[in-house]
Amino acid sequence: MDLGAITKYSALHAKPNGLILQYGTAGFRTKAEHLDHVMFRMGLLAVLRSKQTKSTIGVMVTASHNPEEDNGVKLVDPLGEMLAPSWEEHATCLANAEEQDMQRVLIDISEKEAVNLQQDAFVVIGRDTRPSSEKLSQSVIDGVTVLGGQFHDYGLLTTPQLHYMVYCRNTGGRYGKATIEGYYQKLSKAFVELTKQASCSGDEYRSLKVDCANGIGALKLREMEHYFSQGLSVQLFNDGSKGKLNHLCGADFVKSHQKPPQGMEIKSNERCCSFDGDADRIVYYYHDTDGHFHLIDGDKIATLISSFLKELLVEIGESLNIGVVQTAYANGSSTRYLEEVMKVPVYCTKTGVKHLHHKAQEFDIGVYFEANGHGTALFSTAVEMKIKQSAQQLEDKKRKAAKMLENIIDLFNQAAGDAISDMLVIEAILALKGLTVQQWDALYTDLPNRQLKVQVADRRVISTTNAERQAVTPPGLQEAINDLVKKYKLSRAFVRPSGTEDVVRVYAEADSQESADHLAHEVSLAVF
Ligand code: 16G
Repeated sequence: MDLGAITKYSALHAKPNGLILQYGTAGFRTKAEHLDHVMFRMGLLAVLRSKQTKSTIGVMVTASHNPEEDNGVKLVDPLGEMLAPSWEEHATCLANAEEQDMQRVLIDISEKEAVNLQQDAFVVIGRDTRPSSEKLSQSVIDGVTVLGGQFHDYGLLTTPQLHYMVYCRNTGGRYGKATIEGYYQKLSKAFVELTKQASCSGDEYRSLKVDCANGIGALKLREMEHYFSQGLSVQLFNDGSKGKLNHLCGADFVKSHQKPPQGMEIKSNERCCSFDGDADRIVYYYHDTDGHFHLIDGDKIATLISSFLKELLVEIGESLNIGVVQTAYANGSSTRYLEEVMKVPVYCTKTGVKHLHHKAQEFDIGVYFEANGHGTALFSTAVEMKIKQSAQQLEDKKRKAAKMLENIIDLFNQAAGDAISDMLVIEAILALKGLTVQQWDALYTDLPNRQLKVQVADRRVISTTNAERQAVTPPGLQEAINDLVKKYKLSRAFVRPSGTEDVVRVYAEADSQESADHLAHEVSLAVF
């Protein structure tokens, strides 16, 4: 380690005195002007992680669905996964070290993690379309180079595309080619193969309106659309040419306000979807003939996907172990439908993709989605091999189903939830099953629900257990929630400290909107 060079460069990316930031659920996120030193230091950390794992590590500069003025950074581990928890702690220590302590913290991490400093390091970098992202990604590169790391800057990418690149690079190209062209070709080929087999070919199935949150999704869909246009025509809205990133549009806005984005004209029964700012989430929606808005969130996406996969397995004659992973935010109706009607086991984890992803890895086929539209499906290596063989060996109908499953596996981004990949999976399934958006929506009816944010002096006084469904502290809070829940029918409520904002979140559901609203309000009063 050239400590002199590190000190010199670090001074050019100096930390504002006293600023404390936390590597949260999805990395660091705050106002862009506070992040220069964090970016430089995450460049340093990525090099150490790369040396330790002897693999390529990813660094993504994005603040996802946050306002345009914010930015953020997260590291991507060798298999395209989120950074390991012990390294999240290192990230927090390194980002918060005052200038004079930075070198010591860096050496401490190297020693604790037994990093061989002689090992080569390779880091890949991607960024979203925020005005601050280009400069901040340059600071990451400064950090990488000062520690002697090699790098490849992919420039503008969606977050899931960067996860894909890391995964491809560390699996010797088995998963795909680590280029943007490789990503487009892999997904589009699988999609076109699938849609060729669909008997429903009317415009109804082949056109889709996409709200791109004025973000990177627009740019990447434009580049990609001609690859899959044989199977789907997309009409893009909020493509960044006029509006601000995530402002009154995007998946997070549509999900939390339960209304369509601005800037999109929707005719009744037209199928529409929204990406978030870095295109790792997707939600669908439509207006019925009475003009009512219907949201189809991550829970219903998981239901569509897992029922299709189950049907294919039945057709092939394979009994594989398939599981669905949700969080406490999953609508009670979705969990009931999956367990009771579809007979699929459902598991609940803490909020945040890393928790769902790890749980989903325990199954032959694990489908995970957060209600907010972040998710994907994972297939074990043994399953992938078995399906490939079946697609070659089986006869007629079974072989056709195996071929379909083989293509569906290729269409999923197994490194991370991916709005583009999920959109193509959903479009293929709807076309293959001949389902309209209304028929999909009618699988079950969501229980009315309400989410609230509560500002408290210190959100850490609230701790939870049982996948965030029960409060452990402060004493008496859970008992108070239990008493309130008893007053309503089909009701459920929980509170949890946010991992991305300085607030406590309250969730309630009940048999009517009025009851859900009352319950959420009463629970939020109990939090004080
Ligand atoms: C982050 C998470 C998302 C989670 C959200 C919860 C990733 C990539 N993103 O955006 O999955 O739903 O945080 O935010 O893990 P909250 O803790 O503020 O409710």
